Amino acid sequence: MSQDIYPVKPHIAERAYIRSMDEYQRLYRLSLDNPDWFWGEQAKAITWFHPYQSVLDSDYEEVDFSWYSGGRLNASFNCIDRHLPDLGERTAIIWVEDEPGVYRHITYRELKHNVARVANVLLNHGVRKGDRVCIYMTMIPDLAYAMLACARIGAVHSVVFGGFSAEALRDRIIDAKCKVVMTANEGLRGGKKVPLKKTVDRAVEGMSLVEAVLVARRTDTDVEMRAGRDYWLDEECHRQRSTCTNAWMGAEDPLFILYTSGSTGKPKGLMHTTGGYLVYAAFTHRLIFDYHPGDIFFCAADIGWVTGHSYIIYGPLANGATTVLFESTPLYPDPGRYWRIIDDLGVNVLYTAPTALRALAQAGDSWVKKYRRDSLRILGTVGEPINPEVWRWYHDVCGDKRCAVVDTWWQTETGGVLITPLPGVTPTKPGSATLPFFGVKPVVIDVNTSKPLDGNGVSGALCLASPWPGQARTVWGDHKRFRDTYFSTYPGYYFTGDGVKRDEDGYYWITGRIDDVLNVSGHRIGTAEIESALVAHEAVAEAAVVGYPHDIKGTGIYCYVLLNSDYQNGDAEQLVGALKQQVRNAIGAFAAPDIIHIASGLPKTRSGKIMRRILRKVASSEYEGMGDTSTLAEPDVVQRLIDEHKLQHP
Ligand code: 7RM
Repeated sequence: MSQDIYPVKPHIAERAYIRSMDEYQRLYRLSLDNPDWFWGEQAKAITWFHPYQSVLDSDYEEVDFSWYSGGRLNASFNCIDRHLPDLGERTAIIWVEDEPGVYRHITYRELKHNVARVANVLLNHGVRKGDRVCIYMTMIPDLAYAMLACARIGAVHSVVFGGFSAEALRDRIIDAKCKVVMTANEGLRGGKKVPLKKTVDRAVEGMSLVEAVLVARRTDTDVEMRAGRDYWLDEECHRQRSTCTNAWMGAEDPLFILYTSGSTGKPKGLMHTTGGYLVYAAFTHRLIFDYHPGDIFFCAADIGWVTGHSYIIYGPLANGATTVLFESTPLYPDPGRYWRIIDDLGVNVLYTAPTALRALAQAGDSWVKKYRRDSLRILGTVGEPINPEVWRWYHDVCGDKRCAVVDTWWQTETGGVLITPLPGVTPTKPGSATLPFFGVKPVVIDVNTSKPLDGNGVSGALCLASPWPGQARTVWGDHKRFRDTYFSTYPGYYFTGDGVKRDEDGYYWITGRIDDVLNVSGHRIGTAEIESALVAHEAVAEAAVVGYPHDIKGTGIYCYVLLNSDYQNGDAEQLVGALKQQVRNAIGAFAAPDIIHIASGLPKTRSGKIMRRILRKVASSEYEGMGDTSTLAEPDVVQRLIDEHKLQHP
């Protein structure tokens, strides 16, 4: 396997910022040996209103990291205003509408006018520096305006993915104490309407916290508008000037909150800062996607997730790039959609997820080959481990063996990419995210001894030994949880929750989550969240959720449920439907279970702990090698589960 090495392509190496592996190694060393110098250099790419006093000021004991403290800047100024003198007429955003063939170019100047108007609307509704604004939209330009408008006035945005349910949205609005919610009447995605405003109505019902709901207009559909609370964003904007000064923000002032799932409890609101995050997003975007002026960059993620924050909005716009905002899906109206956009717009870089690539590969090569794709130079992937065969398909078929594939590993918590090849620099291996980015020190920890494993050819828990500017600073409102979750499993290290192998060449292979988080189609979902949704149903006494291999989604959601005695003889099919609906209501359709297994028992130890290892095996139809089952309170349960599995889900 390690013989399967793809050398760098000379035509990509030609214009790369880093000229060779030697130079990478040298700079990498320097970045770790002298982070103050290294990150000071990178901060020069950002415009500061006032210089910072120190690059990094940290208290590892308290898990308190402060980057560029004393510095003052504004993210909206950096993403818009500073480009205007030279690039005012350059396209900042190309909005690709759901219906194929409809493109709208928004120049940097237009972006400024729109963002300033929205910023004034927010000010007019009493939003001030430090206030939180929830943004619940699908992929429309107003979403970009809303985020940048918050940044402009120093409000903290909390974007909630438009696929979340009312209940999930409500929890997030309450947790961040959002004063204003921004949404649209409806969204459009893959030819279907998304009832955004209706969902917001249910989410904020009876909530005194939310003072205003601002509603963008995406479709002609009328929605109920509650007087004194709901306002049409376009009408509000018409009353505002297209100029609004950028607030001077401290480098460590929060830029945004983004919720993500963990192994326990409710999702955590990760807090990212203005200075460090922006430096990191801009720098990683430039190097990893080899951004040069004029490039057209197409990150196909949703802005509701961190990938969209960093590589549709902040990274590309801070660099003055043209970024594509894609409203639809890779399969709408057919599996040729990406490639059609690429030809229509002359896209140079595509950044997408393995789950999309698996679906496209399954649809066949002809959808790809129908299009020229000759503008493409770099193909990025993110969100989950990429199967080597899919990597090769991406490289050989989509990129005609001409493009560099960059498999980028990172997380909501990390703000930007941490492990990745550099195109034109790093030889790649299909399925490996290759080597650490500058300033990043991965450590492989032995899960049994909790000690770092030196040398190559080792595997264990992936940890990070040094801070970087893009890292999240805290969990909103709960610093203890931040510390406990990430810095206490292996003291002195940030624990990622992922398993990893470092091969003989020092290349990193992410093996997936080793905690109770599922990665379903690149979406992070906590098994605990699904379990609590299931047990909230009156029929369910107990639930245990695990992942199993799924051809397209990567991981499918498999739920074992124990029923209360009153329900044990009811209509199973109807109940399964109701339980799936229950999870949709609690989280969102993307978290709907694939399989509900009505079980006669769960494999518990005598101390009452569920042996998830066994549940995972059965869910994956692996009946051998269950490991040590001697501590099970009721050993028979294993065979019963296997029989039920074979019967219910052959
Ligand atoms: C950016 C993002 C984070 C989790 C992470 C991993 C998995 C992400 C890769 C990957 C293998 C990759 N943020 N993951 N990228 N696994 N190779 N290149 O996805 O917070 O939503 O998810 O995603 O398990 O911990 S996220």
